Amino acid sequence: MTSPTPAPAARGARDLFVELTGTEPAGMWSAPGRVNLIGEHTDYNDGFVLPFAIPFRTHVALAPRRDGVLRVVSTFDPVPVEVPLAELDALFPDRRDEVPEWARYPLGVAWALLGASGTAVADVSGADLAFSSDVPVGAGLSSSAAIEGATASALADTWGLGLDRVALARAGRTAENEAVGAPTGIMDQMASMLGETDAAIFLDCRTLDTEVVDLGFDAADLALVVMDTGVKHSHATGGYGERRAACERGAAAMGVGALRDVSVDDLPRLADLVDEVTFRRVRHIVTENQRVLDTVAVLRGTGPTAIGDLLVASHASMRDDFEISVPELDTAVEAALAAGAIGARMTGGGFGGAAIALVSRDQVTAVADGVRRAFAGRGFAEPHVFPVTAASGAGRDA
Ligand code: GAF
Repeated sequence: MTSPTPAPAARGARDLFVELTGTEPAGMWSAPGRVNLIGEHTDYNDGFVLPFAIPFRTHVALAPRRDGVLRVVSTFDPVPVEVPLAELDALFPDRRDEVPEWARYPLGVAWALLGASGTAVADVSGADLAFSSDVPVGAGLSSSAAIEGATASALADTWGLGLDRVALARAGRTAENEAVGAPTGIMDQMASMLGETDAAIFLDCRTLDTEVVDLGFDAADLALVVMDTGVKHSHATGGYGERRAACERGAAAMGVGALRDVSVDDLPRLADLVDEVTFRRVRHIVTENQRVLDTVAVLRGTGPTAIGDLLVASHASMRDDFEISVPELDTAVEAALAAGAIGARMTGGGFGGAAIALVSRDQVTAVADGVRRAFAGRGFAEPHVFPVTAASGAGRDA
């Protein structure tokens, strides 16, 4: 089985740009989606994560304009949205509802970049930006970080802001939190900005220090398979924010600023301080942080064939303690393991989206078939199952 051929999204962005403006773009940029190997909901607790960028990307074609207007258009919604740069401050965050939902991402990034760099609107040009993407939307593969990363790279280059990749990732998160209204952490933006071929990014979400960790899947004859359940999720509503609030309650009860500072040994003391549900939410974060550290150590020691149990334990913790899985994700994980996967877990924020399985290369077809059969048996819509490799992060392509 091969990966689906990525849609010719770069050409799509360029063609849409030409259709919009009648001229060629001044440049092309792109940024990838991501898979998180392990470390879920730990990012906004100042903890550890281990994501990698994937070969699906959002592309943007851009050229400056002389009139101080930002105009954005996408192949998903070809009605252009125009906002004068001078109005961004009035729109975000309070009047974001006046902007079509998808356009809050690129326009929010423009607003966040100007704020982060202390750049006056009068000192930058307007721009036309045309987007096209092959990152599956709502699949837990971070199509939002991909559009944020592509926009941040393109505008920071065009405006000569001199911001490094971490600053661009921060601007993406600001856009997501304040312009879109999703209370997420910074993992996805960091993965999209800093991704490396065949490696994961070990990120300390407190310091934003990163280390590149070789995955070694190829050498071990392993494949990483994504199982997209087709159950759409959104982090701007409901469960994600509730989980975040529970973590904040747990940290407050323990007298720490973030759950990063709670260790497995502290858990018995916590049990007396909070209700049973909050306790389980905290236990997930505390044990998940440890699993990330253990996974990095195993990858650097024995190698990827030995991380299966950590992936499986991570899934159980999300299913039972953090309660962010859904029956389709559990079915994908169970069926993949039953068909011979070394390890499997849901990936991303949960409540839908995708699971991943680490699979010996010669078992990929058997695992994909097993997952599809299990979905059919439970009356679920057919999942989209495909392997991914670790890819490079955001940047200029042309
Ligand atoms: C989503 C969020 F955007 C991330 O910040 C992270 O919290 C993740 O869910 C869960 O690990 O992707």
